Amino acid sequence: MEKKLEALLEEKFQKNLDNCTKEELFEALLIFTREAAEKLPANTGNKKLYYISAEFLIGKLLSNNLINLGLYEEAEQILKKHGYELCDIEELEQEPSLGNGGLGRLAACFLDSIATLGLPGDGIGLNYHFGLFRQKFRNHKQKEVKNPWITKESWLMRQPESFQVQFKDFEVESVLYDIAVPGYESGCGRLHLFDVKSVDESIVSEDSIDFDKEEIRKNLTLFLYPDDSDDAGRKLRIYQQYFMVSSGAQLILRECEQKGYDLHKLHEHVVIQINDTHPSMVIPELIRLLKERGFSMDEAIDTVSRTCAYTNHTILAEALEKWPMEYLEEVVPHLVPVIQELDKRVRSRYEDESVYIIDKDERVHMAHMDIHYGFSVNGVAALHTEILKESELKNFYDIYPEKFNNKTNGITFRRWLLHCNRQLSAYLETLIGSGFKKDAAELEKLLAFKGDENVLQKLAEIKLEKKLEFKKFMKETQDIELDENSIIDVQVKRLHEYKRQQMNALYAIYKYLDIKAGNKPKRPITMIFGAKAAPAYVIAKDIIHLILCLQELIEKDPDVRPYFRVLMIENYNVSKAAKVIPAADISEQISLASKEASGTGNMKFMLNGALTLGTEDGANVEIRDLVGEENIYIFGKKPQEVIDLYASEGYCAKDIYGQDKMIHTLVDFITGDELLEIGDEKSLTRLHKELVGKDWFMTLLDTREYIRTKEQVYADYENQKEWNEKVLMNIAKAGFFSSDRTIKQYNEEIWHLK
Ligand code: NBG
Repeated sequence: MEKKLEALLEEKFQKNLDNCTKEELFEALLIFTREAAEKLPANTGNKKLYYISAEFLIGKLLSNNLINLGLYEEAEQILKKHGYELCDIEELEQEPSLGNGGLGRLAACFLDSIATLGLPGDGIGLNYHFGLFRQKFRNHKQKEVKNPWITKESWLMRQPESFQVQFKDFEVESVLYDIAVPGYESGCGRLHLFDVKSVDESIVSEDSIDFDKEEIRKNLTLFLYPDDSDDAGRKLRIYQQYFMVSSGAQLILRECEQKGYDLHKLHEHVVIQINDTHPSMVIPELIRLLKERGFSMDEAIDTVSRTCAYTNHTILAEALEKWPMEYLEEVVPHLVPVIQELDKRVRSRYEDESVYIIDKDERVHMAHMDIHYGFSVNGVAALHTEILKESELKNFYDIYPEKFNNKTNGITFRRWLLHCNRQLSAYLETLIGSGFKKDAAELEKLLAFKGDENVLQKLAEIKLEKKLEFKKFMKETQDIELDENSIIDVQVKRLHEYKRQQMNALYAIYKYLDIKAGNKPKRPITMIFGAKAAPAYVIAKDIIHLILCLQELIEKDPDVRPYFRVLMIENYNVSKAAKVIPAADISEQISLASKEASGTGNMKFMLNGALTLGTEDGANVEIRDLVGEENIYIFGKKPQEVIDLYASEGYCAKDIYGQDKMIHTLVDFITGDELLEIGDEKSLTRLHKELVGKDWFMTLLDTREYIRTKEQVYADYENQKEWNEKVLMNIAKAGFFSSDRTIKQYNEEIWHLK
């Protein structure tokens, strides 16, 4: 490896390992690693999976690829010998901006596990040039700017394939870039990212995300989830989705034709996993393409239905896509007759209008199409799947009970343990051997050390070390001086009212007032937030504003700051997650019960020895069942209670606000003098009004119990022995959440790849 690096440095920069810059070294390492991954044999078989997704939140790749290729230690040593630290070099990598949140990160973990398990499977997505916006804080508010991430040398490898994609008024040419996905000590998969040849980055100005939404040829692959608050934005999303699935479907059929497969037996050679509804148009598009190849409508529908499987990732109605037929006619008229035919067949079989694909307002329900014309429908955690079966998709479950199944999400332990917490991983190895790296269930061997004070002590030391690393990072990136001896309480995830960052903010107000009243906590507490809000989601941005105003208020208050702080990480992303999660003591998973499909951050925190403070929601339920009630803090209304409350329209925030004096005080603080002096009156007033007048996600319902439970968590932290026993228990039981387990289940129950 050393010789190859030297040769690369010589060839590219006429330098060597002793006189190159860090940037040059990074580039040489990237090329070396990319080529090593490319040389790995592809996982092959008679049947192949295509995982189609609008997002792949892959994160930085250098270190992870080195780990998976078994080259990390060697690289580290070579660099050390020449005076460099690999962890410094990896900082130079730009994080790919190809995803948004849990759904995209899940897709990335899945690709890692698919490759690792030796399964033939590729991802299909889009090569967004500016991806999801970069978040900046300005005047205690979120500002969105474009996020260019593609550098001259990158992981993207241009491929010869190219397809024509037809829209109503014009045609575009797609070009393909691949990113190699090396498995851990295994073969290789691919992430196929399509781009439009005519893309033009120059139409977006500096420091903004604004562009002409009508210039489809130029803007098609610039942004992930472009603003869809107007018609042009919504149509652009349809353009993107169709471009992705048409290119993908053409690629799939071409690969089959090249291998000489009989397309009538497509389902024996191909399985397409539709990741949420963004890629749903792959169904009518494949039908259309098969008809072009001589299939009858019956044959085409039958073949596609046996090939496609759908994963649902949310029960939030507003996230289940319904496209007006009118838009489809304007963008992809050639899909319209296919969709109408699919709908006609449903209507001829069922009287229940709620299962139609096209509703009475002429909107196409993408999920309905997936369920009728796919062979599998899965939720992403046990509770979520039950809710789909019993309420959200009950009418479909009644028709197709055999299609419904659960696949509880998982995370790749290569990134979320071996890489982000090398100290913990190395220590675990000394205790239980290295088997857990291949078989995560082996983490349970740790249970043998439950009462071992030396082990508990060592776990605490590693936590402190990770806090110190995070402290250094916060100093360098945001000039914030963290207290490593404080309890670190973290809520990092996309900003959404159902995730209830606003409830955590109400707690911060509570604590602030409590300290002002003279009640100092035993030990300093640092509350950390990290979250991006969708640019058009006004209330979510107001919540960020509230948090940033609280941060400012407390940072300037010498009575409170030594004991309690609120800090917000700017531009929270995968790399920042990898820094903050290992440093956390408390993992906030406080969504309104029934609303968080799974959550995957909860799994990452647990694996890194943080205790969950959460509601009975998503995968929290399974975490609780694994670790036991005494090793997790669960509070709040139960999922069924919440579902019933919605059904009876029995929740009224105003009543709670009117009757509960404490909550009244906390909510009113949002528009009190202290915060108005710092923040924007319009934004804070709007948020106050929302909480009192609407509170769709029932914040005030759980606030009291939340405060009480959180106080208990902080008190329990003082008994370090018991606390660390809980920590150990959480790490030991985290094995179930390895995405290797999830992918094995997908394969055994849905994909059937060899
Ligand atoms: C998200 C859910 C999370 C879940 C991830 C991955 C969407 C639409 N859904 O709870 O909100 O963990 O998907 O399944 O992004």
